[in-house]
Amino acid sequence: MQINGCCPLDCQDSCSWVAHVHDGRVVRVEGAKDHPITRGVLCAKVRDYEARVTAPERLLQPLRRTGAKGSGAFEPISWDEALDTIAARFKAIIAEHGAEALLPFQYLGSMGVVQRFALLRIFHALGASRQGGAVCGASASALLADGHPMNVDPEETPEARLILLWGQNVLTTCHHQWHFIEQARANGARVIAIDPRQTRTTKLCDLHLAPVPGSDAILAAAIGRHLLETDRADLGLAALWVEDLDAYRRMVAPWTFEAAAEATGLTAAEVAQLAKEFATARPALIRAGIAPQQARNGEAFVRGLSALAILGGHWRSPGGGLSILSFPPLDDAPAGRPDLLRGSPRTLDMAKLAETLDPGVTSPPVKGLMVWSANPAVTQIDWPRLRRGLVREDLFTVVCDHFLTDTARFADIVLPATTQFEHCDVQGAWGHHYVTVNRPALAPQGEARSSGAIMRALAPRLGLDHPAFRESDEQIAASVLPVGWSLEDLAEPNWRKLPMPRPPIAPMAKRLRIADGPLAVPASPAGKLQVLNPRSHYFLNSTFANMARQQKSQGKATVVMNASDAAARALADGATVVLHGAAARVQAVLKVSDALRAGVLALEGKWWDGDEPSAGAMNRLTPSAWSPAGQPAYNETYVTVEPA
Ligand SMILES: Nc1nc2c(c(=O)[nH]1)N[C@H]1C(S)=C(S)[C@@H](COP(=O)(O)OP(=O)(O)OC[C@H]3O[C@@H](n4cnc5c(=O)[nH]c(N)nc54)[C@H](O)[C@@H]3O)O[C@H]1N2
Ligand SMILES: Nc1nc2c(c(=O)[nH]1)N[C@H]1C(S)=C(S)[C@@H](COP(=O)(O)OP(=O)(O)OC[C@H]3O[C@@H](n4cnc5c(=O)[nH]c(N)nc54)[C@H](O)[C@@H]3O)O[C@H]1N2
Ligand code: SF4
Ligand SMILES: [Mo]
Repeated sequence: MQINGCCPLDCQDSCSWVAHVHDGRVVRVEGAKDHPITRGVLCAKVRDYEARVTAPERLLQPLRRTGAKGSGAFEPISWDEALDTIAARFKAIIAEHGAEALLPFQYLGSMGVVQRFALLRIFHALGASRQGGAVCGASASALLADGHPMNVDPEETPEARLILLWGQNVLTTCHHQWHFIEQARANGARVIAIDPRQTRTTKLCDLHLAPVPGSDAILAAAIGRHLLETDRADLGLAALWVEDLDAYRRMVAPWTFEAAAEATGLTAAEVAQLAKEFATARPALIRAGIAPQQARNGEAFVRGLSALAILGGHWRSPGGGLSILSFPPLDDAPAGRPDLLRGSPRTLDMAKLAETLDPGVTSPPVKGLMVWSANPAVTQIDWPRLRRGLVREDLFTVVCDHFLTDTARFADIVLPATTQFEHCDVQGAWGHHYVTVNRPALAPQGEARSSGAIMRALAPRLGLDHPAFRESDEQIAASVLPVGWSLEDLAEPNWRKLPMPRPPIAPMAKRLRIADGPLAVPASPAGKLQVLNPRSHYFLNSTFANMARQQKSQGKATVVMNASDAAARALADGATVVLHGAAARVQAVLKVSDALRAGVLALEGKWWDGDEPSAGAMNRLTPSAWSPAGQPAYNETYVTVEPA
């Protein structure tokens, strides 16, 4: 039997897959051959997704904590007991502290609307605190909300004549996009990578520029200045879209090729070449990654690139423009039934969970936390403070996941979640314009339940009695589909394009701001090195970091260092080193390499802590710092390095 589904992971590509089922097991999963983006292949993370489903450590029963929070000591309990406990504790918390003392916390562990939003129905109806903000691309989201276009259909890529991969490691983080880049190349396009690090992707580009991290807005300003100076700026488009061109002129004025070279660590010739290519290509496509946003000046990066896409006139032709978040216009909020919202509860920023759980700061304090589809103990900034929050004895925590993650170890009750092979769901995407339906290939394993099933069982115990709490997963999934679509229509194939039109070349009702305050490169504290945290080729954020096959491929937690920095510290390739960060330390194997410029380190992947006294978990090192729009500054991390 072959079942059509899709990969639920937080990845630009949202692949469609076919699960081959024999005797109640998935024996193989493969990329859908005729899906225009997937084109028959999955990735190095997901190609054996069935191993996740049958992994020996998989959670298959609800658990109750028996030891200290974080110790990982649990005993199995029945679903009735788990749900009764949750309902009793939630009710007691509401009675004593009000419903705002409850907080749901979920992210993109699964992008499916049922897994993400079904449980939110309960929290909305209770009047719990709402989750706001974002830990991923918050800078882009803020500028998108201001009207900056940044959604280009990847299927237009072949029409681009110049492609800038600006802080995006396509072959690792969204490799299905490479096919379209290759097509553009066959049509004569040049591909330029802008990345402080050499990667699989930069090696295949026509040119690789390696600026100092965080200097991108200055590099962009030098290009913008060149467009204006040489009368190549599309002032017609600027007149339609831009509010502050004069301020932009003033901002870019100091950034000659020479000044930008000084700030970015590139040569003036490199800056000039980039500017000249960008000024003459018709059209150019800027594909920007999320990583360069993970700094305090994240918005300046996004705004600088948006200015270039506009002033270069690249939005005028298909294939041109700025691509950061490419999504179909699917409104998925109805799955969480915001119409059931009781009262007008506060919204707490998910990117500041540590602060939120600090009872000295948040009033009324959060007393009940339910986490699903996220592993904040690994992925949140402000690590030591977050742990102080998660160990609070007066905080009742429920975590729903596939494994006993670092976050689940702090839970009072752990609930076993179904995997994508075991439930029905629907999702949009953030790297293309297709909507995909996932059909279950298997019955739920063990006692695992979908978010929808947990919602249906928990709601009545909390006295919630609205028809929305009786909807099946299929009904919840179908509730987000555009008018005129149905789940049945999306059977064969299980996807459909929901195109997002290009922004019209017409006056914008609300003009865009393209200028920022004076631009500067973040200063490195004396004696410290900046450490970047790029994505692992084999993990998806912290998902799969516990799986044997992926661990074997990734190897040990490794920190890459330039030879000059290693020599200055008398550190040898292969040595075990300790990185001392804002509040804690990390242990890693040293790899000495010229793949990185001096002064910058790279620690790939998001590792679990588990019982390790000094694991590779990057957020042990990160500062407590955010951009003005609330993006955690994960990459603005400075460390000292010593032998272990
Ligand atoms: N294999 C894999 N794929 C993934 C993920 C994963 O964990 N693993 N995660 C998914 C998610 S949630 C996201 S958000 C995306 C992220 O997708 P990307 O943004 O592509 O991911 P990163 O590897 O973090 O960063 C890309 C490159 O940016 C560079 N970089 C870092 N800082 C700067 C800077 O200041 N300027 C410039 N110019 N470059 C910089 C890094 O060296 C890196 O090579 O990937 C998604 N896809
Ligand atoms: N230091 C540092 N921190 C970072 C980043 C960084 O680059 N550096 N990147 C940030 C970014 S861009 C992102 S997107 C975030 C990601 O942060 P998170 O969203 O916390 O991502 P994951 O760590 O992958 O955790 C997802 C969890 O969801 C679970 N899950 C998967 N499917 C389901 C399901 O169907 N049901 C339930 N209940 N659970 C499910 C998985 O098992 C996994 O434990 O991390 C951010 N944190
Ligand atoms: S993680 Fe991304 S590339 Fe890999 S199968 Fe899932 S959607 Fe496709
Ligand atoms: Mo992300």
